[in-house]
Amino acid sequence: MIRDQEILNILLDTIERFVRERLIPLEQEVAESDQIPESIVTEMKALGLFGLSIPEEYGGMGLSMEEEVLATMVIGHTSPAFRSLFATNNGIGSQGIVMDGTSEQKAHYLPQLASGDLIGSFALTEPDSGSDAASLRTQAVRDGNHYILNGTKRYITNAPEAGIFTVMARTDADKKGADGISAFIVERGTAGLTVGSIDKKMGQKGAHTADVIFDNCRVPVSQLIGGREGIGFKTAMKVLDKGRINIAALCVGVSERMLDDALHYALERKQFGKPIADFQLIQAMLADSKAELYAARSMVIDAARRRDAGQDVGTEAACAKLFASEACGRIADRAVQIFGGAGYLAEYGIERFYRDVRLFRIFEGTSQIQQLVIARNMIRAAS
Ligand code: COS
Repeated sequence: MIRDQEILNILLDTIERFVRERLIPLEQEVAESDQIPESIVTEMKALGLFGLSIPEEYGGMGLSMEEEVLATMVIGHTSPAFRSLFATNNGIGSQGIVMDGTSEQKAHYLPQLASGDLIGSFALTEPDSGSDAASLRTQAVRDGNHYILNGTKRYITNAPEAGIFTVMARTDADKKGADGISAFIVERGTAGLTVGSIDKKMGQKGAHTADVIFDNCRVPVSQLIGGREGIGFKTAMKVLDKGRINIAALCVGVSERMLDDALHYALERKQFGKPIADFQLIQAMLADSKAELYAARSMVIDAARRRDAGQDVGTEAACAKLFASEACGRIADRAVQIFGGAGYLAEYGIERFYRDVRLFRIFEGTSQIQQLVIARNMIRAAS
């Protein structure tokens, strides 16, 4: 759903200019320093990028899903590490509060998340609980007006920067599955919460992940999302349904960038006396990538429109994430192939994207989890 095409065009043009003029020139520097310059963070805040999806009443832009995916695609035209910093505030780091928070929780946290003054982070995964999220072991034991949290969360995006964490923990030790899980907002600085050292990753330098450790961490009862125990797993799943559409949109954006770079290289690079773009074997790689990109883009927009229309999009979100992330991997591989030897060298940048996009098939649910979700929903609907 696009509410006002003209206003949206202005926003997309502004983001596009920011990406082209400010972010793309810094890609190499960020990859080498593993740090996004503070001046860029300030500009991101001024542009409202931390609050794209947070409702307007809490200081965000309140973009519809369709508007948000179009913005995400434009942001995807540069290194995904830039987006990662503000993406958690729009996605998994805020949506638990947006969807299921109490009015007090929304009023207190959402304006700070929308402005970027506070970074939000989502703590679901644990050392022994990844794809099988319902088996998580972090405990939250009620003690008067507090819960005492114990456990470790792993691969937590933006943990080193975060001011608050949405933490899924087991409040009912007798229930081993999803319905014993609750979600909490835990503030950084709470005694008993520590963040581990920054993980060394294959790519996406500038975007940070780390462990988050809870050791007798006392969290006030008022921090229980929605004020109700036992709904935390569903909150997490709803957050991920939305997140997966956005990751699919990111895959489209980054694929557009890689294909554009590969096309321009193929037009400039000459072999056998002519641009390699004239050779049909190169054209096949360009054409296959374009067709897959078109399919991925169409899926993302359709899933977003359906969500805006109020439909349950669990299946469509998983389909879009599965297809777009797998296509993105193939497009990255072809782009490196078109660049040839230059594709293997750091200075041309395409090898960096090749490493960066590998994560897309893993985070917010692996491709295998998307397959599982799709097939389960099909079987459930038919039986
Ligand atoms: N929206 C709302 N509720 C949902 C839901 C969704 N998308 N998906 C599941 N639920 C509900 C179910 O309806 C069920 O509730 P009831 O018992 O009341 O019916 C409950 O949650 C448990 O669901 P289910 O039985 O399907 O859970 P499973 O443990 O079998 O597995 C998967 C669910 C595998 C799909 C889930 O664990 C998952 O998505 N894993 C991947 C986690 C992930 O993406 N991690 C990435 C890191 S976070 S960046």
